[in-house]
Amino acid sequence: MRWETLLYESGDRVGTITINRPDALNALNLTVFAELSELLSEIATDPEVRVIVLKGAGEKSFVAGADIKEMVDMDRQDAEARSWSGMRLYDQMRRMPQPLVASIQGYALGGGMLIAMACDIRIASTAASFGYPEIKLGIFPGTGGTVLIDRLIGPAAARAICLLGDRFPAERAYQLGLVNRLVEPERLKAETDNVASTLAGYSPVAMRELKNVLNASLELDFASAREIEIDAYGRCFDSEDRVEGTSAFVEKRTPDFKGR
Ligand code: DAK
Repeated sequence: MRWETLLYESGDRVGTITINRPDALNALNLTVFAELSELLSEIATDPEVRVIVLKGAGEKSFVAGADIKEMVDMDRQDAEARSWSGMRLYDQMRRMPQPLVASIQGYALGGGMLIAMACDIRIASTAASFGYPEIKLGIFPGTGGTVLIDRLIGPAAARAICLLGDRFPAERAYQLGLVNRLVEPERLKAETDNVASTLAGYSPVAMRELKNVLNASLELDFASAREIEIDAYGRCFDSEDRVEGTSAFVEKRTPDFKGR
């Protein structure tokens, strides 16, 4: 098998990545980080893949965090190097041209909650649970995790999650807006397929440009992000997909987007 820690399959325009370390509840070791980054680089240029689904192997866990066993002997330099490599991966995920959908069936803790937050959409089963337990280990969510949660759900809730370190149910994550769709466990796959197929039907050009703008809005000041928005919007108007989308509306048919 090509990947030691991942499974990958694609079809119907959807690429599905499974983090496959069920014996360690899919904890993120250095190999997972390296393999994910390499696989995503390949998928980024695959025109057959319009949506990426990210999930964890087994019933119990999406990802139970960074691999704590690897952290025991880490010193400050290792920690900073690892933090940068983690952040680069999360940036790479956000900057993928295709949207990423996290399908969360169980634990999404620490780095596991963070990797879910680096996806564009989060769908969770009611059996899933979330949290940043790092404070209990004498550290904190140091790979961009504190900054990102603050921007995604707002400072008051984010601060309590980081400081208290407690595990909270998917229902709470849904109330906070951290989870976009909440379903019974037996509906998770169907709902994930449903969302993936909706996203796969949209224009890859518009999707790429839209993600660009949303990233800019997350990362930059208001005025700079708006400039990027106007540029991106203009580029959509140069695309064949825009002609197809607007014509299909007028002709009362389903658009067939080609990604150009
Ligand atoms: N790392 C390594 N192994 C893990 C793991 C993890 N995060 N989580 C679980 N496992 C392993 C367990 O050790 C056990 O393996 P054996 O020891 O039996 O070989 C196996 O998975 C099954 O786990 P349990 O037996 O504990 O299963 P339970 O159902 O009893 O409990 C649990 C499930 C999720 C409540 C429990 O496993 C747990 O509390 N896990 C740790 C969760 C956690 O603390 N996650 C946050 C990790 S820290 C940084 C970079 C990144 C980060 C921080 C800094 N720098 C570079 C600075 C991120 C940090 C984190 O994510």
